[in-house]
Amino acid sequence: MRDIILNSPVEKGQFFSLKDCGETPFVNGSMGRGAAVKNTSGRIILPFHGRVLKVFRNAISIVSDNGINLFIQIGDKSFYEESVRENQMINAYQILAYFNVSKIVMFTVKNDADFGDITFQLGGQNYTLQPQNVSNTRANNSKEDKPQSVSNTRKNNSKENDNMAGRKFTILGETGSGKTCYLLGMYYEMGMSVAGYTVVATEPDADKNLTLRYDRLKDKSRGKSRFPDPSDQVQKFDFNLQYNYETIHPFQWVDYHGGFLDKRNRDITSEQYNDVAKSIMESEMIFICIDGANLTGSSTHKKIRKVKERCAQHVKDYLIELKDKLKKENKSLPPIGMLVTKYDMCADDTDADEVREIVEEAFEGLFSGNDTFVAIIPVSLGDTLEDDDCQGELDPLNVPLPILMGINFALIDQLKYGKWLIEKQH
Ligand SMILES: Nc1nc2c(ncn2[C@@H]2O[C@H](COP(=O)(O)OP(=O)(O)OP(=O)(O)O)[C@@H](O)[C@H]2O)c(=O)[nH]1
Ligand SMILES: [Mg+2]
Repeated sequence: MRDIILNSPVEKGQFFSLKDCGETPFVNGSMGRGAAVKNTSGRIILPFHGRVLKVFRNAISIVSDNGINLFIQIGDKSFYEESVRENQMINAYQILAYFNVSKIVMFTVKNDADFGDITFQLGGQNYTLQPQNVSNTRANNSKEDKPQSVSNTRKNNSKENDNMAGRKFTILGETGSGKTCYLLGMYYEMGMSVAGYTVVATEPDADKNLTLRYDRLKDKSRGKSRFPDPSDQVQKFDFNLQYNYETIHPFQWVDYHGGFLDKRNRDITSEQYNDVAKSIMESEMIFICIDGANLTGSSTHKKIRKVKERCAQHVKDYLIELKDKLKKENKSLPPIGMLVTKYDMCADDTDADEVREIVEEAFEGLFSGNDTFVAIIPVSLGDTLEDDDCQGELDPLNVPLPILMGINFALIDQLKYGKWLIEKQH
């Protein structure tokens, strides 16, 4: 096996071990052998002539003319600003990206099993990685790759897949309850990879659109106009869930505004009304938004009343009706995440126990007598967001948590499906 020597893709800085970089897939070796660098000059300079394989939100995969597959990840930098496209030819010494010098850069040779010693050079420093230790680490971790192999089984059996529920997350909530802001925050946070999981829009245009809208949300100088426009349309977004940057689970995010669940709303046809039920049944988890603005003040009684009137009314009636229908068929609702959005607005007035009391009371009847999993999760885009006419900083609270919970259910589903397939084959 040949040894390789590569220039580091950053021109300045100090090497340190990927084991100390804090990013699970790099730490456990499943991204291949490589190094992390801190105190860089804030530029990515390509070490070889080759081609762009794949562009991610904060990472890129490139391949040299002689087959070295290099993966580079920078903090939360967005590569799109540099207009790098998939399949684009790249030259040695080409500058690929500029970024804040405080960011750590991680890079690995993804096909490291094809090579002997891999040495990265940076100024006078050499950082050499020998094959044996690392490949042992990877072998020991091969058990953790399970979700991927299960999803592959599922993909190869697309016929049976069609019969399976799942591959959707449905979010319900009155207009203005924070559904779109949550989606933008979730997409941004999950784009940076959490515990090895990343969410990426399947279409580059959708990715760009969501990223631009989040950038607008970040721009505090805009005050109130930083927020997205309200919408009275059903919105659907197609995403890929990735593990270690490999797609393991495509899914759709479906956003129904509150008016959709109101039987008396004449703008909604019965077909559209029934469509919501279909979407819910196909969901791995559903999310219901409860606007935290209703939980301000000191009277629990008043808060319950507001949540009942403004958040629970139509959603609750709709879901109870659906739950009863399903019960007759021996089925139940998917797991439910009750998202207390804009929690920054009420965190000082309403603690976790009171939130629970309010939600249980306002949605009474929905949770009783069934085996549906329910989690109540406060989320917020920033605790000072409202300051100076909405000129506060974004500082998300719990934003990845609901989707990670949903991913957990999705993967359990896949494992059950894999087990079912194995049993069927025997
Ligand atoms: N304080 C605070 N305000 C928020 C937060 N998220 C959203 N908001 C505010 O809530 C408003 C509505 O949020 P959207 O995400 O547009 O609500 P929506 O549920 O998508 O509304 P429709 O599209 O009309 O159904 C925003 O314009 C913000 O003013 C948050 O985390 N904290
Ligand atoms: Mg919206």
